[in-house]
Amino acid sequence: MFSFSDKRLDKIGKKIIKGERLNAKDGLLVYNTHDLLGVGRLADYVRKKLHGNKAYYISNLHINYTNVCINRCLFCAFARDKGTQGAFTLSIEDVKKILSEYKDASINEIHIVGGLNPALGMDYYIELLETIKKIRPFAAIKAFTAVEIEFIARNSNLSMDETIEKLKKAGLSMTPGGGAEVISSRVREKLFPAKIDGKKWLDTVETLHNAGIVSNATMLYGHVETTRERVDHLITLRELQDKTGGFSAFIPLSFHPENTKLSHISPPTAIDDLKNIAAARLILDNFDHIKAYWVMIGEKLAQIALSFGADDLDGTIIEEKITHMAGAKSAKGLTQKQMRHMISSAGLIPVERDSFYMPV
Ligand code: V47
Repeated sequence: MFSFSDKRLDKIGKKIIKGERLNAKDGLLVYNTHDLLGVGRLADYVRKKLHGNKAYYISNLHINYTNVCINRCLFCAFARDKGTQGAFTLSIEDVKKILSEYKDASINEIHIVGGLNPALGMDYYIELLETIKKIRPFAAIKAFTAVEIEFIARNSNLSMDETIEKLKKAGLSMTPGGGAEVISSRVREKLFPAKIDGKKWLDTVETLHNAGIVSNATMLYGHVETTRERVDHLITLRELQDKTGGFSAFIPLSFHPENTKLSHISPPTAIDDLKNIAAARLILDNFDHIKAYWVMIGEKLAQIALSFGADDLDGTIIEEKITHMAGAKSAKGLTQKQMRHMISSAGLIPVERDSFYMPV
């Protein structure tokens, strides 16, 4: 059914047609082959089987409540030390002001992430969620990576269960991916030694899923990780998904080196970006959705990624900070019209969705 210029892909093609799970060796081949179009055709086959000719997007708004962070990961251009130039923490009044600026915009999801700021107690997070819920009762709040959730619990001397319960009661709907970067103790040691380790991240996510909070998962690629570490990361996520079923979407995050301690590293190429989308679609057979995050790979490549396994373009965003502070050249936000055009001109039907992939 498929013909490949790299004949080694025949074996993977057969597995995909039979719906068989790929193993680590297959995953390595998907990354290492030069037959990008072959890998893309396979991933597109899986995408079509799951989603037909639909591709999703959401009307969302990003809010970054603080960039003060004690982790100081080497890949991050967003974080600042407390009291240094450019450090900020939004007050609840600031958040109200942001929401009022966009009061006429259609927004179905508010995406909230920030740094680990020890000055913020549980009261702040509760007030943040409650304020947003009051002003935008119909928007889902997708907030706080597992790294933030673990920090909020630790910093407030509360158990994880109590923390999640409080945040849920205040309006938390789901949590974004992010924070795991690449689950590898070698990479962690080099790039983010202060951050919780992979095991703690996985335990936190499992606790969230068991408490009924759905989450996304990501992988930050294109820095010092090996192909084997990428494959292991994906397989580790797949194992947790087998256990909990609580992951919604997977989002490969293309590293942006500018203004980071890793500015000497060349950013991932288009080939690598597309391979990460396709590898995710092929390896993560128990994830419903693969997002092409246009902010990181650019609008044009994100559109192509819709033929390489991605079924979702994320959202309108309005104003993105984390990637733009690291040199992203993509737009800061897109209109619904632009997103629909990107999808329809890729030959697919645009479906505006809510946070849980229900059509709006
Ligand atoms: O965890 C930080 C990454 C993440 C850089 O769940 C960087 O729907 C590239 O997780 N270059 C936050 N990446 C963003 C994130 C996300 C984005 C879109 C959608 C969703 C979702 C989640 O950004 C961090 C980190 O892995 N990051 N710095 C950088 N220089």
